[in-house]
Amino acid sequence: MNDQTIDMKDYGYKGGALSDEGHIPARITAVHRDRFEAVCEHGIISARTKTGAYRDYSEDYPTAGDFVELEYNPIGDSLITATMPRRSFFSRRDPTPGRGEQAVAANFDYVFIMQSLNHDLNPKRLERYLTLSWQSGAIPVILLTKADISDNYEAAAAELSRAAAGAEIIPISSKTGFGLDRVREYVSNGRTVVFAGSSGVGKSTLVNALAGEEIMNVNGIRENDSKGHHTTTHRQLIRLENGGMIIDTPGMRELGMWDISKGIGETFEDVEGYTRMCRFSDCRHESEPGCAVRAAIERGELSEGRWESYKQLKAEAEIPDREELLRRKRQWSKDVALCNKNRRKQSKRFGGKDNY
Ligand SMILES: Nc1nc2c(ncn2[C@@H]2O[C@H](COP(=O)(O)OP(=O)(O)OP(=O)(O)O)[C@@H](O)[C@H]2O)c(=O)[nH]1
Ligand SMILES: [Mg+2]
Repeated sequence: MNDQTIDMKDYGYKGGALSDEGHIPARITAVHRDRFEAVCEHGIISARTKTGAYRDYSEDYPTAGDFVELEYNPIGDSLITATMPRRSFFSRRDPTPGRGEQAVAANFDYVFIMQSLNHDLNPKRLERYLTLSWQSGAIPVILLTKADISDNYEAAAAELSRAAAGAEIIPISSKTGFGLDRVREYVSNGRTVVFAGSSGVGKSTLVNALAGEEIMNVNGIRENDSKGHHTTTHRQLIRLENGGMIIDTPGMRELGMWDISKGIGETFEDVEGYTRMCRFSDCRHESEPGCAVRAAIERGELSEGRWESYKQLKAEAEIPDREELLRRKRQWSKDVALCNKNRRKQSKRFGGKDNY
């Protein structure tokens, strides 16, 4: 607890009516289970939600980057009474059964989608991140990390440019400082950037490089398979001296859990352009005459891989409920197992001959 005075505008707070005169605004800087670290006019404080203020783990439950209303307590935990409307956020289905959507980061202007030039480049994953980023309400920027150990980062950037669909790609190295000037233009005064990417791509190392000091813990990765150890364990909002803010996250493995229904259009604008040019409006893009998608694939303008990613994401998005998707998958395996069992039974009955 400290008694310094902080101007909340420095943390991106834009004002707004509070529901009670005694409340003050705060911004969540870290979430530790049911306790929160937040910054308010009195400095960094510890807080928890006020009993009854939230339904259990509802989507408005506070997360890193949220602006909240607070009953300030100078000698103990302050109480969070409400989450202010978010201008952007990531959410995912809470892995615990019975719980709904859960916000995982809020109120950011840019998403840095980070992939390492060291074995981690993956256009499919990039498309998924891009879709989620557009859906969040913020602007995605792609950072290709560890350029210092890449033979040819320019070729890698060119390879990803189709999947990037117009988002800027910046090769960087946190070790040498290469590319960081451009990155600093995004992490500027009053702006918030969220870092997203697999464990070990160098998210926390970039926080430290931009801050000029060791704020976040960084750990060695198993260089043989380039997998990280999940060094960062919780989401954390950091304010740099220049006034820019970063939400560092642990590698998000649960990416597939997020709702991807919106944002596909932005990521696959080119693909949707072709689908609209087909002769038949209900074209299935298989062997129909006048199919613009097939023609684009044949001309080499659209890769089969990109078309497959689009179809896959689109199919997932059509099942809005992730549990429903899993239920269908489980049902499908059960059906297959039952079918095989019946088949074996029949085969026995007919003297070992398989009649199917
Ligand atoms: N050569 C090189 N290594 C880097 C660079 N940036 C990060 N690393 C190394 O990559 C490893 C992982 O870095 P972290 O910053 O902990 O990765 P992270 O993305 O925060 O990982 P999680 O917290 O687990 O999600 C460390 O050994 C870093 O030293 C870089 O620009 N060049
Ligand atoms: Mg980290």
